[in-house]
Amino acid sequence: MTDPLASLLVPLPASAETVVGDGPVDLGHGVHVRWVDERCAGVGTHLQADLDRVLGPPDDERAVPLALSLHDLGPDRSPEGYRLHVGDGVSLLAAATEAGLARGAATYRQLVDRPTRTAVPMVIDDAPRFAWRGLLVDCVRHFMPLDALRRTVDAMALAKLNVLHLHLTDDQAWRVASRAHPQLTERASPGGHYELDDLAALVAHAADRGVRVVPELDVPGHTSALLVAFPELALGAPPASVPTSYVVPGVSVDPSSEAVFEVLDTIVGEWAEVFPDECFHIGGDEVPVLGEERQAAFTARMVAIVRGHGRTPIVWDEALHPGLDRDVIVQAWRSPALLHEAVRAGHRAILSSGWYLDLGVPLRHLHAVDPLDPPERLQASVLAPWRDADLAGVVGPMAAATVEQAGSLDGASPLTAEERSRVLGGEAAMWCERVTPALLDTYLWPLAAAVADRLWSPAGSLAALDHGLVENRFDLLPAFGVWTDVDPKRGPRVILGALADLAGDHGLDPRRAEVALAALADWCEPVRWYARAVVGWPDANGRSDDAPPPGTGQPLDRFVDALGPEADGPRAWRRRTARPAPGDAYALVAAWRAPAAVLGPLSDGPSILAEPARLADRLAAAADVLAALLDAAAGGSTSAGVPAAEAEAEAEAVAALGPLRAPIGEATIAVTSVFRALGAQGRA
Ligand code: TNX
Repeated sequence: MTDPLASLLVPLPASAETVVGDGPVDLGHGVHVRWVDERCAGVGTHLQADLDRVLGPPDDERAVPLALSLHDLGPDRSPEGYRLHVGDGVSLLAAATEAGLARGAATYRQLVDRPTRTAVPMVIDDAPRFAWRGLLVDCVRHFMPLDALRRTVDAMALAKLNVLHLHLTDDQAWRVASRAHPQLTERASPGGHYELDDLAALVAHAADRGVRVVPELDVPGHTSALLVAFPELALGAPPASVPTSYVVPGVSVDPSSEAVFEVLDTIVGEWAEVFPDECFHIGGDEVPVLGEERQAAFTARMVAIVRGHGRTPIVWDEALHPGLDRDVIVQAWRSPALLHEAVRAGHRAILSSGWYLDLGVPLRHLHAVDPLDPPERLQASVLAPWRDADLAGVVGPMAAATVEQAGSLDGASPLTAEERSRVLGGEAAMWCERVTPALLDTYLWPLAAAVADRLWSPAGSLAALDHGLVENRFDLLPAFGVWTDVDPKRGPRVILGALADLAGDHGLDPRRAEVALAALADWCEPVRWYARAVVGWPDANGRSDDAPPPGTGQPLDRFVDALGPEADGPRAWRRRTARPAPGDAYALVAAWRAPAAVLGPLSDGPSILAEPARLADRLAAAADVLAALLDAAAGGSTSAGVPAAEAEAEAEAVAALGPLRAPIGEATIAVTSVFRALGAQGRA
């Protein structure tokens, strides 16, 4: 039997690795992490504490030693490269920097198998492909408490992501206290804010795990909260109050006002004291009210301010302009074409287009995006989810068109070696309009680990993976559960539990209701793209009448909120169909019928209960379609090829599924890939 850890991968240390020794290393007496160089203490102390928790405290006599050391590993090595030797005697971890030690420590954790208290013996020489492997967390649309950010950092380190980009200001709130301007958080931080000291502590926590923290102060647009605290700084009429809606309000600070730059300079200075990172993000997205030239002039002033505090500015791609200083880093979010535009213009750049975790992009599609792919291939992989009829539903073509409008790579020539060297890497973006702290883990993991793998692993090893393999590699969520407090199922459990209790008030047995809701959730997904993330599903057929419009006051407690971006059922099914058992498909028919049998009576209840009840009916209807298809296949299986009756049944099945996939309460049933898989098998 293969050890599941051998395929664990988040990301797989792949540059060069060899399994050594005769068998697993016994860690039954614990591990003693040792170092001489005090610079190893941050990583070492944290690793020791984790190992003590997972394996038990080391037995002084018999614990296995793991020695950490800092060494120059040779010229042309990434500062994050490391060498790790896990063996029967002393295990060794060497790196040139503390960040490199943190990467090696992450790999060491992956090699530990908690149930058997052993480690896979290995010699690994590893280094990242990209220097910038980021994760943006929007702390504005929902305030993210420090513990949520700390466990996110822990999981980032395990996945070898190395930059936490904190989006700290926006229309809906200003999240950082200011010594000079207390009115910012007194007047404009509904839901909570961070003290500067809190952020300093988070930065220290991250540093011990080799994770940089880059703050974003988003100007000149997305500034309603700032302008509520400082109405005199607005271009035109200031907003009367902090908006709750997620629709971009189109406000801006007044770029002709010196007072604007005085206030911003003071704030950048305060932030620079707690964020030591060399980079500082100044936003710049979605400000059409300013026009290109005025935005460019504003950006130049902000760039000078950030430089004055010794930092390198980063901007969103709207701030790209011929006059933009070449040293400014550009983050491409609207289209991958803007990544190319930026590096051709001499900027260093980061890719986020294709990696929006709020839009319901399935893992296999996130994993396929590669910043250094040839132009047309890069564009195709970013657009793939929106061109895939199974996934995109109504918003598919619209999503693809929006990306292409912002810039197309059709017919673009490949980047030169020099231009490629300016692609720093990429960033998964976790915008949190619909993501509460309780749901953060659900949206982040394992999806962000797929992006991490793309940005870390050698291009050659990635090219060898097909979709199925990619999905299997990331089914190993338990690794996060072992080493961090991350629990992607926590939020969904709470929501479904509350719905089950409510079902109890409507005459159902709450326990049975909870099981039925969980089974249903395995086969349902939220609608994708901005339909879910920001705007709300416009279809009268889909939205409940009493659902409030998307905004900060919205309680995220409906069935759809308990769904992660990607359903578990189809993924598990695809894994099984690699070796299908004859009864599998009929078992699925029964599984799809079960939730409706329990939840049916709720169809006439309040919409919060009627939504899952109606989805359960849909799933049961899909079960009937599946049963008919299976019966037809069984009837025709004696003749060679695809019998006419079977082909007809398949066509009927596909036609019948269309209407069943119309959204209810912003969710749809996720069954299509099963029919696809069965069809493909039948034809094979
Ligand atoms: C666009 S990405 C935004 C954010 C939203 C996000 C939702 C960017 C620079 N601006 O304000 O939260 O879309 O996907």
